[in-house]
Amino acid sequence: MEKQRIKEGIERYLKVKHGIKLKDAKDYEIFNAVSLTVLEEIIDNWNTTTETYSKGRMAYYLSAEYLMGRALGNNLMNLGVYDEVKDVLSELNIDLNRIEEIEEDAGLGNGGLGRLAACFVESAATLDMPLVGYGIRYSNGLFKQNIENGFQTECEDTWLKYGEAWSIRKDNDIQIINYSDMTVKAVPYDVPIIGYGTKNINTLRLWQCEALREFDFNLFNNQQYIEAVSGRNKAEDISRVLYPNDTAEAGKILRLRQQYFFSSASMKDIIKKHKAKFGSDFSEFAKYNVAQLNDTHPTISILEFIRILIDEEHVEFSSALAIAKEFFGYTNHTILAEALEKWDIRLIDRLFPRILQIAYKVDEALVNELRQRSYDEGAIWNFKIIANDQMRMANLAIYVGRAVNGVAALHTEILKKTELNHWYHLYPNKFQNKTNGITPRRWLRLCNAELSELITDLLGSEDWVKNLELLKGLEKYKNDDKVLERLMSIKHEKKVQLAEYIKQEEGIIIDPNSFFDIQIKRLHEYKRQLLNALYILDLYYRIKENPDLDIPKTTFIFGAKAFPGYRRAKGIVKFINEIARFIDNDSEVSKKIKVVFVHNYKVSYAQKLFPGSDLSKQISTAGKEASGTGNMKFMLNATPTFGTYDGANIEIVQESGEHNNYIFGLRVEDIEKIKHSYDPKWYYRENPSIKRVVDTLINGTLDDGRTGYFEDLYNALLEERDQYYVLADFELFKKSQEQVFEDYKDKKKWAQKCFANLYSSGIFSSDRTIKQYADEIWYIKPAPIK
Ligand code: 26W
Repeated sequence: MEKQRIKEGIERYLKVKHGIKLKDAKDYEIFNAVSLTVLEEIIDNWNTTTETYSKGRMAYYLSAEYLMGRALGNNLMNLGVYDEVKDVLSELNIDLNRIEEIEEDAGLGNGGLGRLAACFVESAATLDMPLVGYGIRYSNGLFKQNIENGFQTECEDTWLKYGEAWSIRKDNDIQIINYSDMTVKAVPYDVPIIGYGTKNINTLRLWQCEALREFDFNLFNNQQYIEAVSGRNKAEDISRVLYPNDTAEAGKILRLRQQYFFSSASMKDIIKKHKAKFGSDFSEFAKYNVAQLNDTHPTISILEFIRILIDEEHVEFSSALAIAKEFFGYTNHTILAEALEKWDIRLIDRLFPRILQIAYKVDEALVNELRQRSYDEGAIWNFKIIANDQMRMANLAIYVGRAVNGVAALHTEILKKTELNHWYHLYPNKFQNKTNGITPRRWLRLCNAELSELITDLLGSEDWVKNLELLKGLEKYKNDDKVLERLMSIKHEKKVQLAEYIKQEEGIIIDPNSFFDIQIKRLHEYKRQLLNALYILDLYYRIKENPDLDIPKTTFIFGAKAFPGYRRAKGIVKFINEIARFIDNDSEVSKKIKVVFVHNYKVSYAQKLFPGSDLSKQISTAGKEASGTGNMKFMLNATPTFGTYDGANIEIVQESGEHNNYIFGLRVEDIEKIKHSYDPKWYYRENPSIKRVVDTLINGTLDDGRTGYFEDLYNALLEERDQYYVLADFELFKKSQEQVFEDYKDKKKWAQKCFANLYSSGIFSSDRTIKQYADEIWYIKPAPIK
């Protein structure tokens, strides 16, 4: 893009959009103007891509979450205009970096599942794959987190407050969504997904809920102002927040409404496009269309799809079901029982009775099939879609799904062997593994320009950005001192940048010459932030006993949001913050270790944390973390893993070598063996270090402000039998961490471990994952535009 055009575009949009001249523009106005300038530039290719895709077979990714983060920097980079825009702005005395920083993250997701969806749509665009993403345009993303006196507090995330430059409202494609008690509009906002080094522009279509009518004229005329807009508010509530608290009945109804809302809108949209080509002939529908359910959240799509075919298109039930069986695939992301969705059929009946009728018919077809295969009634119970007055969404997805996949090798094995074993026996061929991946554009090229430059220097081209397996070509430098020194000096530079950012965001000063040991992820008991915290507390006491303890100066960094209704997780946040305070207050120990809990962990924060890390903490209870993707982001930024045999950690160390990482703790088989006899109190009695740190929860050493949080944590460990084996893994953790500290002394050896992780990370590109989905489940091919 020519610089002159960029400059003119910025001035034009400042004028028409904000009515101002450059000299008066605020940063967010410049952000808008730059974004619109680029958007204008890609519109033609975007439309051409949509048209090209519509001619062939297409995949639809259905996801309740897309954790996109910021758009501007990534889009400029992927389009290859980053430097030009930077130059134009700097000629105008504007720092592009500052403009990037004012963009609100699009935080339309909770964690890994939502970020995976974001990586997937980016990879699909980069690969010219005909894939459209469907989701919800929540007007509030995941809550913003603050830390007040060590406690997590939450407030709304109004990410749309400055308007959102990147999406285009498509009024022509509005769909009407019917519930038995209300009818609303689903308004699509299309977000361009800009791939790296390609002309293709893919689409993420996010649905926003609006009322059919702005307000009730007669009520307003009667001066009943609140009543006049209550219908509108009720409609807008549907896309107002991501996963509203669903512990109460009203919250559950709202979530179910949300799921149906975007499922129905997406199905209607797909069917509308099909009809534009083939009229009411659905015989070849599944030849041209395939949909992927990102976990069970969009699974009601199956029933809505069948409903539309039967009720509106007059297709027979058996044909409709047969088409659905070729149309949908299902990805499972967790084996935690509480995350396996089940809906009370009374709610379904209340909101959409016809959907419940369809569900009964699908269930009947399933039961008939099982009876034909001579399953007895007792066995059939486990498969049923409707049982105990509940609709089991995973059963529906597996029965109808053309393929069922887990997200890492171990995870898929566990599904096959235990959780979904009965299904695996029934349909062995449906089960597949698709190990997760991450996009190297955002998670290396964009967030670590310095390391990217080194790689490009060594490999002689930037091809690795699109073909991450090329990183293997770096292996030949593994004994090259100069290369290793450059790598470590880049790491240092990124740590300095991270330290500056933490100072700015948290007002906390950390030493970039200390070892950065980082655990960043959603807060959950199974992820065991508590184990890490207890270890640190033990280290505190050991330094207290022996001020000369031979460890490198270390900064332990945590970042995590606790789900607002998840009391125990909030207790862990407070515990970590109290440990941080406790250590800071000790003039001796604080010379050696420091703990920082960064607030409001999100994608844009993550982009600063991964590159500035020395150690990646991935310490979930074996068998609980389906895959993890943060682990891959550390690896790609040349950081060794400290972790359990769980999720994708296993594949990570297979690639880069166990000797270049730190694997500790009970494995799935070990836990299987001890689970009935496990006695955490034994560890507490027998191991004085454990007793010492666990007792801080109740002996007044650390203060939870009389909330009862710490006593609850104490009980979780000792009275509720430590469900996540924190105490069982404590000593093994400690031993491994000691090895880390020991190895870190040998600078060259350490650099080699970092480097090995970098050159072995190629397989964890989401490009590889998307190609596998395309080849093995979706059967779609690249369709580059001319
Ligand atoms: C209440 C419904 C619900 C429950 C859990 C919604 C969302 C969740 C999680 C946020 C789901 C999630 O993020 N799972 C993660 O998916 C990643 C992508 O496959 C995996 O890498 C993680 O291991 C898994 O925890």
